[in-house]
Amino acid sequence: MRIDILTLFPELFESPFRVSMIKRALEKGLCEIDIHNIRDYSVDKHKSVDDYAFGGGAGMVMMVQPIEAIILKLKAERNYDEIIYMTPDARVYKQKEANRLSLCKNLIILCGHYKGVDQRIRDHYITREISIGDYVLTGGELAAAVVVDSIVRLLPGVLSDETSALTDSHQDGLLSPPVYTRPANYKGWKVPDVLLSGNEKKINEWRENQSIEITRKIRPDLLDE
Ligand code: 6GU
Repeated sequence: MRIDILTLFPELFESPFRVSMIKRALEKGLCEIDIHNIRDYSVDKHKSVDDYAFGGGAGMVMMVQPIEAIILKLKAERNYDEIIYMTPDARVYKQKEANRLSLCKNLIILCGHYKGVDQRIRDHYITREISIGDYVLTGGELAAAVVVDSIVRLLPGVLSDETSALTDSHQDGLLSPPVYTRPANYKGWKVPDVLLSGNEKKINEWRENQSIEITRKIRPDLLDE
């Protein structure tokens, strides 16, 4: 998979992709992530990337020209499955969408900033809009890092068997059951007996019941879906 990220703040992506799973995926060549500075594509003499909103109001709007220039350049090089725009005014991202995007070959992710991008970019180039939750971030960069992480960890070869994505919270629509490791007794805090029983059937039943109980308590809305 190849992911091209368009941003006004490339520095924000310096560390998130340099540790743990994503770092390994990049090293193994399972995916390639290219960060593009939108400012590099501005043709105006001040390298402008934003301007006041027509009609007035506080906040700057990201201009069409530099963003279109990168998108056209990239689209001439390969076919993109989706051109995604990160914005708080979109449907909220869910695991199902991560699963779907992980099957794509080439993705562009445009990070919004300030008041967002000129609507004409959304109308003419964007194929998908993503918000990561009902709160407002300074820009789409951190949200894009979240989305990329959720996609890349699903690529074949990134997770080992022990860390299989199939047992993740949300993958089956439920929250994960509690987990424990050694020692079995820490200062009198004991691990549930069933987990030490060696009875796989009993253990799976216990985990499933815990998942349902915890989901009922913390996220009952997930059980309705
Ligand atoms: Cl994608 N962008 C911004 N700026 N804020 C957000 C968001 C995205 N998702 C939730 N809040």
